[in-house]
Amino acid sequence: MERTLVLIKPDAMQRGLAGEIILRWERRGLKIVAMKMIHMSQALAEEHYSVHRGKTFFPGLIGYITSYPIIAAVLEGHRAVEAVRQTMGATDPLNAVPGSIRGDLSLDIGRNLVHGSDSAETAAREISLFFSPQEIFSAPRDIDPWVFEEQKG
Ligand code: IDP
Ligand code: MG
Repeated sequence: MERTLVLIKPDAMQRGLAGEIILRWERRGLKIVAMKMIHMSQALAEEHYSVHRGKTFFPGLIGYITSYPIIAAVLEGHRAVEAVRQTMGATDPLNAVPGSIRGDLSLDIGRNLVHGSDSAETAAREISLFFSPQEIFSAPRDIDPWVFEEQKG
């Protein structure tokens, strides 16, 4: 099964939207295999968003993501990267379709509530930044055959 890193960003925590956001991923069938609340350091923020270093929005992005505690989680499922990003909606909330987290709950690209890894390779890198192997749980879940027809490794 594929794994992906999600972050419930400071604006979502301040606005009391963590439960609503987790509900949308969980209810769709994605499995939570790791979760923690952390206040990201400057160093972790700069490493996590290193692909954006040098862009005009980078300082604001680092200030935003380190401004308040967040929830980090690892979600698992077939094509979890794609499923999570579809449920999140486009980066700019005004381009995010209604029904998506960003499309329903946010308005500004600099306050877009959530992060989800953009590829399986990125996910592996990002998961290792936030979680040790011992913090990730791989016990099978009884409902998995009712979510996915095939239980692929
Ligand atoms: P993503 O979160 O949908 O993967 P990225 O392009 O990877 O989007 O950008 C990372 C984050 O940087 C965005 O979620 C958003 O918080 C912030 N960001 C991206 N572009 C802008 C911008 O033009 N202005 C302000 N913030 C931005
Ligand atoms: Mg991204």
